[in-house]
Amino acid sequence: MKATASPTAAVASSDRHAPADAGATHNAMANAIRALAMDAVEQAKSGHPGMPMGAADIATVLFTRFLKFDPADPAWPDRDRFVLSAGHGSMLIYALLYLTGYASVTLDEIRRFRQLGATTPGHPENFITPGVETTTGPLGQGLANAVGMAIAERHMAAVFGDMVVDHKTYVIASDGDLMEGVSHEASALAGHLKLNKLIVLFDDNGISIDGALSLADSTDQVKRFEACGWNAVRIDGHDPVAITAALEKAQSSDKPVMIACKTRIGYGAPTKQGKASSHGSPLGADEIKGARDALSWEHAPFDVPDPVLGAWRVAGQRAKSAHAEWNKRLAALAADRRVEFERRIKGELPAQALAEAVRMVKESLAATPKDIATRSSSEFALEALVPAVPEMIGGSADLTGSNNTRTKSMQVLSASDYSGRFIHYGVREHGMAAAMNGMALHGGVIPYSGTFLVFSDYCRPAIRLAALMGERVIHVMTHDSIGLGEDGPTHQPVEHLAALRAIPNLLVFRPADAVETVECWELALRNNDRPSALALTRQGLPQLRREFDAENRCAAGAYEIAGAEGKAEVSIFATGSEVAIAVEAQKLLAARGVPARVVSVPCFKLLAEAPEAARRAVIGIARVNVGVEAAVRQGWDAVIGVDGAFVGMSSFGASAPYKDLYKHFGITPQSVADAALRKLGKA
Ligand SMILES: Cc1ncc(C[n+]2csc(CCOP(=O)(O)OP(=O)(O)O)c2C)c(N)n1
Repeated sequence: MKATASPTAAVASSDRHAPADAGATHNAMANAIRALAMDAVEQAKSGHPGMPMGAADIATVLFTRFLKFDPADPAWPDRDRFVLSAGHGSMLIYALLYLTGYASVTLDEIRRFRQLGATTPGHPENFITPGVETTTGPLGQGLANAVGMAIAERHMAAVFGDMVVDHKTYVIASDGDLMEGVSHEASALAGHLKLNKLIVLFDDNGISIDGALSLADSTDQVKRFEACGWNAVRIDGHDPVAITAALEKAQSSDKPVMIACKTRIGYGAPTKQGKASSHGSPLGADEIKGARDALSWEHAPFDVPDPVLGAWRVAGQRAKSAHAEWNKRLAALAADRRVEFERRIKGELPAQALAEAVRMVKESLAATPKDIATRSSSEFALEALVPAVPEMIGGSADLTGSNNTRTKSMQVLSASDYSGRFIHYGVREHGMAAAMNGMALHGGVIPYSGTFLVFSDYCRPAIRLAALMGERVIHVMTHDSIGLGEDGPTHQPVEHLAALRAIPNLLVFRPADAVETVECWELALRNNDRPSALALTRQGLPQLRREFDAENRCAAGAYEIAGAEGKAEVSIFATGSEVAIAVEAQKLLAARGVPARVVSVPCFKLLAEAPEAARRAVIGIARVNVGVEAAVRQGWDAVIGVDGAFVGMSSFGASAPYKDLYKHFGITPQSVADAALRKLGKA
């Protein structure tokens, strides 16, 4: 069997996107990808050869004629973004990075595919491999990240001008990507926002792990994307002329573009091409030999002959002059704009403005205390933070008025005004969280969201990836307990704090009052290498810290908010709305002659990270520890010890006014005091 793709010579030479080098045919260049993918998977004895072999023609056309990139500077801010959403096909991107000349992926690293410490892990990890834009593998995420990247691009272009921000976002997505629900949320948002610089190449091979796609899906993807406001077209994904023409047309689209590229998975493999058997396991020696014959690729494993490698390397240099021109345009920007652009791209905060804003909020709260819900405290903080930190882009998944994430000055980011700083994400929590990851990865913006804490479940796959990637995205999650009241157990988070705290590298904040809320916001912003979630109340809370205090006390993770009169017999640890309950319990205990101290624990992770001595000091040595949180106990033993008493939830909540619920579930000052007294043997 011979591969059927046309040679590059068939593409008209007048084509603006002519191949970078005629020294090797399109077929030879694409076959280099195929060979590297088969050989690396074979050597690793695991991996996914089918997808890179099938998508090699699409990727070759994209990388040799369209994608604007500079292997010498993988972080060039105005590069086109390329997202391999079908992360299992990771050898596709590693082959491309090697062939085009990125230092991060050498032939040795390709030989070490999937081995410990290699830059070629099983699925692409952006924090391991320069040139990889995002971490993909969980299907659908990459596509949704790309939507966020395209949003950030449009926003940055609106703010700084298209002289310095003018790039596209390309995605290769698979059947699996498009079957995942998040792809719908993201693509509908992209269509609505008319993100016309987003171009998705759908690897339309009709095969997934279980076999033919027809086992599980009969969607007309072209119609689907058109219905979402995209331009969509169907082409032969092995015909470089057709691929070139479709990409050429996409350059001037007024909508996002989806190109369904009909391909054969495992292209070239004599018996496995077009079959699920080429998807996720080594092809085997015989099949590889057959594929080499079919593709007329007679070179040894991992050997890319000089003319082919040379042609690829030339392709890698295509954007050199564009990069140099861009450098000049950046240098020509007014000095203050250039400094600001560079600051935002580096992810550095406007330190002074931020510090002043936080101070202003704290001074105001000391002068005029606010006994309000922490969601309202958050809005109060944002009124100062949003003007001070212009890269903050807020939003909500259709709960703007409940999450309090839109400040008065914020304009909506829309298809007619990308300079806006507030995004109506629609009822799309997962798409929102995944798009936010893409925005943060793009750089220049700090995205924050809004939804109910209970719907963190709907965001969780993307939050987990933000934590893995170490991206600064901030999730405002209100209605954080039974304290939301009448909406009942469907809306009352019980296990969500524990579930979020279980994610490594995610900061989960639960501030107790207005002062803690602004402190937690400051910490979320300052932690530029990890995501945060702020759990905030619907119900009003007293402002416990009424004196001005310049220090960010939440930074320690936990601190004594109310000391004992005398030597404490009891330490009460609480978070958020339950800190006020703990303070009332302290009074009840004092009335019984039991000195107790109250420790607010706004962030478990920061407490766990505190120096041992500081941690021991704040945990203290009282005879009895009590934890209070209107949520499950899981995770609390690290604070109160296995012998600590816990006052919280062990079931789902119920629908009722919140004060009745606190009584019903026994989360009251009296029950906290009783729990302590029982432990002391004084009940
Ligand atoms: C969210 C998620 N679910 C399941 C998987 C496991 N998985 C990896 S690839 C794949 C589907 C493969 O089909 P397709 O996306 O069409 O890729 P191709 O077979 O074309 O390589 C699945 C289910 C995954 N990576 N992510």
